[in-house]
Amino acid sequence: MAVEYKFPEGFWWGSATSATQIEGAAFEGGKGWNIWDYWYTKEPNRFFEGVGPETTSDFYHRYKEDIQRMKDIGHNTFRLSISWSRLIPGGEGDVNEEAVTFYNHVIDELLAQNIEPFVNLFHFDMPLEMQNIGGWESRRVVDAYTAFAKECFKHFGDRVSKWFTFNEPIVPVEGGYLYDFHYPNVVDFKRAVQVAYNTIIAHAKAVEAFRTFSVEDGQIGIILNLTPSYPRSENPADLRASRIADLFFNRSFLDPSVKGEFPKELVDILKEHGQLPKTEEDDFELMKRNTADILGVNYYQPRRVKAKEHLPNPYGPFMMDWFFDNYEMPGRKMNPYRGWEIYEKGVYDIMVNLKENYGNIESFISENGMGVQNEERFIENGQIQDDYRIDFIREHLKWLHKAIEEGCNAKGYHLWSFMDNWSWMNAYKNRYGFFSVDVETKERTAKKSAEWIKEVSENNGF
Ligand code: BGP
Repeated sequence: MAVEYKFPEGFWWGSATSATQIEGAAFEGGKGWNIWDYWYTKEPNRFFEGVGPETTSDFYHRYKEDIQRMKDIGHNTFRLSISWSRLIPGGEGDVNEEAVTFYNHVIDELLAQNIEPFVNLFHFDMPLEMQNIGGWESRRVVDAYTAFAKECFKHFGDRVSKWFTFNEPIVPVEGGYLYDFHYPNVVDFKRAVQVAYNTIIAHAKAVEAFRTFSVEDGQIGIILNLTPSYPRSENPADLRASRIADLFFNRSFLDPSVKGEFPKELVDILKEHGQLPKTEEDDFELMKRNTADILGVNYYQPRRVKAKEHLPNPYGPFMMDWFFDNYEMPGRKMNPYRGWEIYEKGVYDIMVNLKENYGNIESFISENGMGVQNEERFIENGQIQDDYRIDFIREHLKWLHKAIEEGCNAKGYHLWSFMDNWSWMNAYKNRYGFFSVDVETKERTAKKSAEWIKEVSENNGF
């Protein structure tokens, strides 16, 4: 096969997952409760078709055959997360030996198949006891998380060299403290700012702890969902709206984790509106000395923004959307099966921005993917013919390839996700996997895209 888009040698081909979304065994193996186990028990009707996280895709029992499948489709890397409430039930205190055994088996099996594990420490899954004492609003929880991170480095750092402190840390802020789609369902901007701020402190403390360990060739970073912000027009009001959306949604985490400081314009806005968080003395030094070595970029869709059409009520509660409105650009391409815009060039724009403004930090696409509802409708001859997903991946890869040719430091591409999985309140609504999963029987079947990615990975291009 003639390869037109050839990727650099050693390019990381793989996929991403998270503990709560694939493991299941929520009440097995000595695991403690996390906020999802609790919230589902309390309000099952808020979850799509009433499906909760107890069993999900059952990776806990099927990891061995799943890792074989990864090998079969050419993965050389794979992202998992370690469940804090499985490793340290309750969030603080003793380590659960059964969890150590489980993650050891998974890591060893991956290595035996020559698949490098990328390990993430937090993917939305706060232990319930930690939430009950304040979650990320509490410094005690920040310290408990740091202790958890140290246990992970201690137990698995001899074999794992790619570590990530958080996946999409802004999502629990939005879900839990602004828009009511994660527990604890608070809607309060000032508390949201504190949660975001403390998460950054937790990230910096985990990075500092990592650097005191000698993980050979180890790297530690963070995974951010970046949504490049595009203004409706070049008019100054639209440009300003877009710049402020970028500050809130991207730079709020990108700047402190990569540059070690918050953007001044963001701090000024928060200050002007009385929304600054509580800080401690060493915080800013801590952030400065613990920037990320590597950045995972989750990219699904861009953000299109226009200037506010109606001024906000100055007596109403402060919200970032005081500064901009979302803009539905006419003619934009949509994923008709999930409702998100598809804009492949976004990958390139993100990478160029990292090159120009963030020291060309080593990065990779850590999530990108196409969610599809009722995907069974595309079954032919027993297999989901997901040509739309193949097109989606290929077009994003072309832009990633261009970025790399122009000197961007992008090292790999991970699809969300290896297999269909339980996606929080959306449960199994939107399917993303290379493998479909039957929610009842847990049976896995390769989709057409699995066969395609195998060829791409083996040719290191297409
Ligand atoms: C990302 C998260 C994943 C996953 C994905 C799909 O933001 O990191 O955990 O859930 O979104 O989301 P959805 O199922 O809502 O389409």
